[in-house]
Amino acid sequence: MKIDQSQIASHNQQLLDRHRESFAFLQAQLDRKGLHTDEIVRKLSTLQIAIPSWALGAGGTRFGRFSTGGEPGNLEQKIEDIGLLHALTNAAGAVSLHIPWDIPEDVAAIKETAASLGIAFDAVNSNTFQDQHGQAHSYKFGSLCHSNDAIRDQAIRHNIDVIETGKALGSKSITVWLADGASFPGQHNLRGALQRTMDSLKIIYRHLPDDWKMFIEYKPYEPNFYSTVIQDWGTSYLLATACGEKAYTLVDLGHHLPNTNIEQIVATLMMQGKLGGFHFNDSKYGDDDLTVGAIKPYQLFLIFNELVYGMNNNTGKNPPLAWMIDASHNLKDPLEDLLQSLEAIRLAYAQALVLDSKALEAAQMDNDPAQAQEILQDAYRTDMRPLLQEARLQNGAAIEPLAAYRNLGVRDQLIRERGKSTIATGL
Ligand code: PSV
Ligand code: MN
Repeated sequence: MKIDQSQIASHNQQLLDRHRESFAFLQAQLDRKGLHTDEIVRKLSTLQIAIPSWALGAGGTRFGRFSTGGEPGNLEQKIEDIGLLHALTNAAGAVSLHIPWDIPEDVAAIKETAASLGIAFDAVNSNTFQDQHGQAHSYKFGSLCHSNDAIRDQAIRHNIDVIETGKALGSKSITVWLADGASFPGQHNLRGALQRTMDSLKIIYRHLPDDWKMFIEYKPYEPNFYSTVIQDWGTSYLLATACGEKAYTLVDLGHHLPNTNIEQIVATLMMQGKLGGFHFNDSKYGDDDLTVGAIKPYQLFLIFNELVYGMNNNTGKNPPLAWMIDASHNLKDPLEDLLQSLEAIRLAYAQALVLDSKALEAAQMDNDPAQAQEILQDAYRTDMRPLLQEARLQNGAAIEPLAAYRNLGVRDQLIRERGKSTIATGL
């Protein structure tokens, strides 16, 4: 299924008067603060967020998986789904592939489909946290950290193969996330496991093309419950530094212990020029993979403040970031869930863009926490939704993507085309 421009235009037509009214109100507020809406619209339009190829079907928990109906049955259909999201939002112009869940069979054809929908290939993700059909050795006790040379070699080879696949598609980065760790004290020599992981990553790094980056993702626990080899940003930073200048830390919002100050991690990494990418989701307790902004939207805004500050004060020469949603959809229609995540990310970005950074800096220099809070929350409470709508309107996308998705009956149409019981590869 494809959404054509005339369908979006007629959706927008119906909402135009109301949108103009609310946008004019916001514009007047921003004008008073000396902010230019054109500039903010331009910045928003360039923020493209990759959709992971594994998040287009219903996700499972440990206890069950309930199919949505009309799920994409192959990679081409997944890219078509991202095309629907992109047509509605002008914000989802990239896909991030998980290999081997989504190995392209016909690279030229898949590239053509993606290009026709305006979708680029972002980071490719390796997977050594599951055993693959026909593979010689098991990752039950780890992959890049494994005590057995042959198992480490197999995992290294897989990462090199993923780079090759990415090269053929036009990707420019690989994300490595390892489940490696131990569930019991004494199971691992902690230092030995880290050393072997470092050595393995260095070998993979040597296979990176010059214009590629390697992102090293961390996570404190799960699936291992006593220790994870790359447990936190510090370990990732250490490994990235040991590998070289093309290696960076990747922050996944769900991969922190409760109440971790993630915005401070962002500030630290950007100061060092070592923040490579971001996986967005939200959580209450652990790596819950919920819709972005569903639980802690203020935290998301604070994180974006640091990202914007880092981009505007780029003394650490941090490269442009790779943005991706990394969520799982157990209850909502995955496409609706992704539309909501895209909106939450852009909203937090837009709020951060209207922060009065000069006034905040003055309050900080004056040691005035009350004033600093006023300034932060003034930005956070500015209703930027009309500006997001305006950005979409100017780019031929839908004023209200979720409403358009429902009114166009997209899910019903997908079910008619693909059937009720297709199951997408992924989590
Ligand atoms: C692991 O929890 C993770 O965040 C990694 O990014 C994986 O690639 C992805 O989720 C899917 O398992
Ligand atoms: Mn992730």
